[in-house]
Amino acid sequence: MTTPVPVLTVETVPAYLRTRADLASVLDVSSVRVREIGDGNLNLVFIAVDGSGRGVVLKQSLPYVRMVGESWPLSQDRILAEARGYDAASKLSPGSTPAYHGLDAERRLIAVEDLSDWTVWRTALNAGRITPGAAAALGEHVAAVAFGTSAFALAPEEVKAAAAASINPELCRITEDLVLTEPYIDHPHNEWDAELTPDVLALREGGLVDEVAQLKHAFLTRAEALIHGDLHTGSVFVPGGAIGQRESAAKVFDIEFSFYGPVGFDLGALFGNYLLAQSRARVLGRPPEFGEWLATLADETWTAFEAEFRRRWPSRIDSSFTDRFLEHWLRQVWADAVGFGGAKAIRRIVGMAKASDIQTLPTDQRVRAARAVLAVGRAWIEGRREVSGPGDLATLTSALLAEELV
Ligand code: SR1
Ligand code: MG
Repeated sequence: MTTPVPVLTVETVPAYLRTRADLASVLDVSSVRVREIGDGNLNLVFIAVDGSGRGVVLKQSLPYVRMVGESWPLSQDRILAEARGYDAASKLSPGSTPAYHGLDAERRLIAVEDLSDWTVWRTALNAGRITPGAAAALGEHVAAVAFGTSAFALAPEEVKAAAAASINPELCRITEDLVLTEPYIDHPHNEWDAELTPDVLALREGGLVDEVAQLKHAFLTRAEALIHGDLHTGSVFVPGGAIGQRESAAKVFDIEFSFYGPVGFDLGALFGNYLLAQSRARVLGRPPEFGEWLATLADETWTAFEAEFRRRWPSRIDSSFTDRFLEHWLRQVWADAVGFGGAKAIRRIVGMAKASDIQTLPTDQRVRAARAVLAVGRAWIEGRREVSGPGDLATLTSALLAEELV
């Protein structure tokens, strides 16, 4: 691990910003008010606002995992992975990426657009807000970044160089452990409501672990494109109010888990988190139109992803990737997305780093919602190759949720 760089504080950010003449067009760096707003698991996040209300966000990696403390050291180099993610996403999907104001490699921090008037999507979903277009914008975003960083758009030498530069072993290891290993074994990171013990222990029976092992192997080895690596609904902003004419319906942030991996992993992260939102909405008895809308999200994301990928396909640089190959590859990505979706949902119930969708529910509802997520997550992993498409997935999911949440 490299020597830790000193971390900023609310008190030291103003002096730091005065050294950033390059940000003068973003805000008046000579007079700012600063707040620390990081509510994630890993980093420090400051928002600095000048006298006229213009702001900037500074994200600095801590030399440890914030949610645990100094007993879990983590290299501050992860901000370099985030910077690579922003570089690619700003170029390939600018509408769905916050304006990126660059990396200060020495201080291990990045500066990005202040989106204070936007809302974290998980927060909006938890509140029962319908946010039109977000799921489709994300499907399009994943396709744009995946296509543009893959062997479909770059020469083999370029792909290899980019994959090598994007190597992110520490953060990948967190995913390999927390998502694809620990929920299926005894591990001190795991925690669940006692009523769920039979459901959790059942995950270790009947061959599910062998299916998860296949997903883990794909995550470890299948370097298809630069992926976000942690694309849950807490890594997405949606507009605070109505969508403006030229505004995207979603913006993707928190890209520090990025690396060259399986494209279906990002789609699966979204699917799994849509499932958490669906289960929450059901136990809370949210209005039918909200539940019905939630049930369409995976379809919206997939359909937009597929359409954008097909739109870009004629521009591929290597015609040995035939149209038949594309059909085969899309089927593989779909099965990966469903399987990783199940694993991403299950980890939020069993393992470390839970999701507020379920955690903020009162005990009885939390247990029921969590049990339903485990049942659906398992069905997704085991059935990922048989579920033919989004319609089929929605039918399976609704049937299981109805069965579990009578
Ligand atoms: C120890 S880090 C826990 C989780 O936070 C991030 O958001 C990732 O989802 C990671 O698994
Ligand atoms: Mg994150």
